[in-house]
Amino acid sequence: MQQILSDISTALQNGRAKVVKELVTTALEQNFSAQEILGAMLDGMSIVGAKFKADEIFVPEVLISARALNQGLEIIKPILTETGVKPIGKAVIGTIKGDLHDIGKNLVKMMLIGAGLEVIDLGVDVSPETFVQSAQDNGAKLICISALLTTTMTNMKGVIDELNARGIRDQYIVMIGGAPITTAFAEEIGADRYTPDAATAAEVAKGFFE
Ligand code: B1M
Repeated sequence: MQQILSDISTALQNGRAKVVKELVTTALEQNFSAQEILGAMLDGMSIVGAKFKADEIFVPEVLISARALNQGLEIIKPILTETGVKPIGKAVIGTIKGDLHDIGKNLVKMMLIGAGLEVIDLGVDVSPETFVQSAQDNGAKLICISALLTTTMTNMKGVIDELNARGIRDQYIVMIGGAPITTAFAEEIGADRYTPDAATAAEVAKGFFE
């Protein structure tokens, strides 16, 4: 990895938000692409995740790195969300009930906007009823649900159940994602599509509307 990209990864692992912001700005000036910079930040975050899992670091350190990642993302956000054309469709997005992880969800949101969608962000810890009600109220045909915990991913089925209970399942596309999610799980709960990362989510969402 180029030096500045590896410096971004290291600064993120050390939770140095100010340094991450400076390095991201410099990398953009040096014509590194937003995708390359994003890759470096996600690389740093996955190392943080591995250390967290191995009990080498704990929640406060993870939060500090997450804050650094969010601040770095803010700088590349205008590039990832660059569009300028009339929205091709509308989506609601949120992290499922019980789950507070929002970095991946925010990334998917940015990429969807960049792909030309209008996106209503419901935040974290979102109930199935809120997903469905908001999609209905806003005329959003695509419902995007994120989950990062094995204990909360099962709550995603509640959205499908709620759509079925209201007799409107066939009017909506449900896309799910997040670290523990698989295609098999999407099939099991009756979701329309699993996508593994934000870029694929945007590509697939675009395909739905085209
Ligand atoms: Co949490 N956490 N966490 N955590 N955390 C994980 C998920 C964990 C895997 C860590 C570990 O043990 N290795 C583990 C889950 C284990 C499991 O369920 N099997 C875990 C745990 C256990 C917990 C707590 C229970 C810890 C505790 O309190 N004891 C707790 C739960 C709180 C809650 O939600 N109720 C908790 C808390 C936290 C923090 C608050 C400290 C912080 C979250 C801060 C925030 O989000 N604002 C945090 C973090 C940062 C992590 C790790 C380290 C990093 C997650 C992240 O942001 N990754 C994570 C370990 C890991 O994932 N390696 C971990 C970067 C992000 C870009 O990736 O979200 O996967 P990700 O998104 C990806 C794809 O998954 C995909 O696109 C993105 C990439 O392009 N994607 C979608 C995501 N959503 C999608 C939706 C789509 C399509 C694609 O379509 C709709």
